[in-house]
Amino acid sequence: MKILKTQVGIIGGGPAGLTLALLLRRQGIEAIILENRSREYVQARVRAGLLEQNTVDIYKTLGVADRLLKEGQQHHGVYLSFNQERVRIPFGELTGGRNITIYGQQEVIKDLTDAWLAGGGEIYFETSATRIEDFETSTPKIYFEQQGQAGVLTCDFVAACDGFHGIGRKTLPASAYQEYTISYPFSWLGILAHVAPSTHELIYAYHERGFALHSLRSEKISRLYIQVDNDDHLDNWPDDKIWQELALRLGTTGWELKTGPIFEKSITPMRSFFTDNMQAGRLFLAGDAAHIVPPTGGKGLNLAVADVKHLADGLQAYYQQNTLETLAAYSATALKRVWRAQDFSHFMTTLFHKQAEHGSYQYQLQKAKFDYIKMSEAYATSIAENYVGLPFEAFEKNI
Ligand code: FAS
Ligand code: PHB
Repeated sequence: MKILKTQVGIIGGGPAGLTLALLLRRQGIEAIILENRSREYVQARVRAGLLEQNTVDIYKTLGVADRLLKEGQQHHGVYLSFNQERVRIPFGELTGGRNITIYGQQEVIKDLTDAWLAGGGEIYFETSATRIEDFETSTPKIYFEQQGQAGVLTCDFVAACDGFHGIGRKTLPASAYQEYTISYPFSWLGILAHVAPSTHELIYAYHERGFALHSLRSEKISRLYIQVDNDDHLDNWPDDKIWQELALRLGTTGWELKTGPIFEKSITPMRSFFTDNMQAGRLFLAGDAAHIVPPTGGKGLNLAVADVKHLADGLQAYYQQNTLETLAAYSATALKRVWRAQDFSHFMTTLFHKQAEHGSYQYQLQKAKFDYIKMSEAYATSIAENYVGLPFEAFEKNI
């Protein structure tokens, strides 16, 4: 039996786990990460691409943002399109200069892993946490398996950053939380293509044939998505059919979609999942382990980072001021932003996805929202501040 010991045991080497480990190191708090996949696998996983201002600021503070600032694409606005009519939300102007940066999640993982290891951090790849015990005591234990060898990691606290399918949430007593689930009646077919982006900013488009999103990864790689049925399959989508649909749905007068070789395709269902409590004893959930949002708001990765910022604040208070108070309030603090993100993601999802025929009540409401965006700076500002991410202090305010 392999015996490990540390202050904070972290399950999961994704954005949540790696960011938490680096935040703790900054406070002189020790951590060990157990990651059940290989380093190559985790660093190759194509997922999110939109980083909020808060996330970029946290990575700058951690000193891991050099490549992100050099290679990431900072955006000061976004295009919203409805039936081929396009309007731009200048979020820089509307939010006092807060912006987003487009930078692939796999690049974030590479930068964070390099920084963690370069500073002597321990991460055990291909090591699966199999159960968590004694989390109601002051010495919780994470049992794990590494290439057939059993082991145990004894720690002061467990951070389950192990994603939606991890063991963390399943270890919480069922009585400790209520869960909320929404499954949307559509999915996203996402592609990566070797082609320069057709606009310098993102386009979210409603079209009567369905939603489409134009995003990017660099000056040479575009990232695009289209709404498909939940039972659709990649076999039904040869490249030329994908480009035709994208050109139709994203189109507007005087604009042409560039096409090129597609090198990655995947279909992801749209769903929301939430728990109303993210902790029990000395076990804490963070990121996708506790919540899933539809990617229409670009919030998943950013929520994971915000969760661990709050968790790190609580752990710092314990080790430096010997108080458990901040940790006791972790769920309540994190969930304020989680529900704000869910509301915004639901707004963007229901506004831009085809759910009912043109002329229906649902469609007229969608169109009325879009018409209101065009005429109201207040409404556009609300969208802008949610999209770039509200600053942490915004959640302390009562106007
Ligand atoms: P993650 O799932 O990233 O990481 C959890 C880690 O824990 C994984 O590496 C896993 O291998 C490991 N693990 C699990 N069980 C374990 C065990 N028992 N022992 C050890 N390790 C274990 N978000 C956006 O904002 N925009 C998007 O466009 C977007 N697209 C997405 C597409 C897909 C297909 C998916 C699945 C998610 C997408 N997301 C998107 C959301 C995504 O980016 C997540 O929000 C983000 O990865 C959350 O990070 P973590 O909470 O760290 O969880
Ligand atoms: C992406 O670039 O992958 C992306 C951007 C914005 C979203 C979702 C995904 O809302």
